[in-house]
Amino acid sequence: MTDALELPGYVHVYSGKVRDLYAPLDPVTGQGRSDQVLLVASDRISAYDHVLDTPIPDKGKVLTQLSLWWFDRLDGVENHVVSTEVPAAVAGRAVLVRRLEMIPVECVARAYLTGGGLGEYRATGSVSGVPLPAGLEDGSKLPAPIFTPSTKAPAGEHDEPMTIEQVQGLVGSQVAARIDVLTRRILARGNEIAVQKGILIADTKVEFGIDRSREDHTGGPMIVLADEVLTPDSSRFWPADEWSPGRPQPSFDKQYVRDWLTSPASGWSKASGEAPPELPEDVVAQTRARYIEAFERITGRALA
Ligand code: Q0T
Repeated sequence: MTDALELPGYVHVYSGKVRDLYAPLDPVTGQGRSDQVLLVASDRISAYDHVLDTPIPDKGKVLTQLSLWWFDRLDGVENHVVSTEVPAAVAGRAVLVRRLEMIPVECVARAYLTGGGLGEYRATGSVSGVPLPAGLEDGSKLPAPIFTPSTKAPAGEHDEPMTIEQVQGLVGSQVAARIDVLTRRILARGNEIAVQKGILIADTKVEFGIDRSREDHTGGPMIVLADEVLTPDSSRFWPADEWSPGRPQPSFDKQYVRDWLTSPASGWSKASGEAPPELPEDVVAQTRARYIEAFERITGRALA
């Protein structure tokens, strides 16, 4: 993997589309620790199921700092953060986290109807088994957030919707019920806060893990929020003042990238199966500004 860094005291263990994982080395044995991982957010950006060749400067830092800000505000949701003391080479864009047994479900909650959920609603009147009122359109607010889990597809493949029964079959009905409630709670809390900053969070994807060394207050396994949370990469952020159900909403993050890639200027087509071209400088600059604006609007802080 070309993006793997040489971080003193760590060994590279995995690279995903936009994140890299390292294991801290045990100073005694010189082996990678099995109880912690360093989660490093890169500046890579993906669009239309491709990781682009052009990075967005500071994107990794924005996503990491925004996730940390949200973790602090998600009362009643345990998270995986151990420490923000990380090697200088990844300052601001890495977190040392508890190594969990990851639950193999993309936990999605939707507060507004769009994307795949809209397609399912138009075909069936329900989304993930939840019946919805008639007459909803693209961008409509749902009566309450719904849980719409999907499979974790291998890199390059599409996530597929899962029924709650499939989730139960995979993780058991107790854990299924816990991740359903937690995912909806995270989105509801996110929207309570974000709406005050002029942002709607249409939907979000979270990942949970199990910490086998701890039990929850019922004696069940400890379910812990992992990964990133409520970022523009894991969520659809919409500017509240432009919200207008009945058409696709402008999204806060990758709108410039998507618009340029699908414009004649790029010379690229989604259907070609080819790698997308390098992004022009102005598209990079506008996209970077959009990520930073999302961070600054939500947190009220300047990106350090
Ligand atoms: C993770 C343990 O490594 C991954 O996939 C392998 C096929 C993806 N991945 C795992 C983790 C986390 C987090 N976050 C954690 N706290 N503990 N693994 C993150 N990405």
